Amino acid sequence: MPTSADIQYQVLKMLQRQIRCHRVAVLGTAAVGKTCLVKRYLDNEFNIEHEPTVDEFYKKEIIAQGCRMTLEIMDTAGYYSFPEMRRLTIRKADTIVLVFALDDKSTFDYVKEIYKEVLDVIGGRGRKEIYLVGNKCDLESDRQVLDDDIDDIASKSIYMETSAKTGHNVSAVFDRIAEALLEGPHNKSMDRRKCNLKRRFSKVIIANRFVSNLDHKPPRQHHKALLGRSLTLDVQ
Ligand SMILES: Nc1nc2c(ncn2[C@@H]2O[C@H](COP(=O)(O)OP(=O)(O)O)[C@@H](O)[C@H]2O)c(=O)[nH]1
Ligand SMILES: [Mg+2]
Repeated sequence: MPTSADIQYQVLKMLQRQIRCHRVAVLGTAAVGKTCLVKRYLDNEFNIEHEPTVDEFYKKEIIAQGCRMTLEIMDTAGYYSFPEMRRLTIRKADTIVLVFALDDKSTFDYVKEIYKEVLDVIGGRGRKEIYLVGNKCDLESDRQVLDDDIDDIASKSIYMETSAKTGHNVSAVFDRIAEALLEGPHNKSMDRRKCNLKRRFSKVIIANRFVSNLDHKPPRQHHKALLGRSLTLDVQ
């Protein structure tokens, strides 16, 4: 039979997990290396074949600055029959990663179009972090996208060059995303924590009723104790 302390601990763990789940959408045209970047980051693997992706979701629990958080990574197909689908993906994400291949200028032209769409969707509210990733930096001699081409978008986003093939900078991109989500000025999680406070409050009350039924303590005291603990965990 679980004790009330066990139940409180499980409830708080569940709430903590929910609060720190952040969505990262990886966008860019086909064959720029989106899937390879995600696989390199998650499993340290590299596939030399290009297998077209249907939108896939991955979850990774990480610890950043001592805080546990879950990154939900959306590896997108790279093309959409319905533009509204892409807009929905952008809208739902906390962080947008725009990937192009440094050895193919046309892939950067595509990214410029998506970048405009991202700005259009977020409507200048600036609440999403935007990362611009030039992948395939190992193919230096075939480079087609030059610094001058990138400057405009790079100056308004966070620009990094990666190689999913060698692993260069891949973890650095995702580590930076995690850190920015925790502390950045556009940190949606901060807003979310406030927004979730009401929702959490109601869950705590439900949990509290359950716990208080078990050991017959007045619900109000439990409620305070639980809320106090959940807030402490939240801001650590
Ligand atoms: N040289 C090189 N090839 C890469 C790199 N990343 C991906 N590729 C290759 O590019 C192709 C497309 O990769 P994929 O991840 O499937 O592209 P996606 O359609 O954007 O998801 C595959 O043949 C990969 O092996 C990289 O960093 N360097
Ligand atoms: Mg893919």
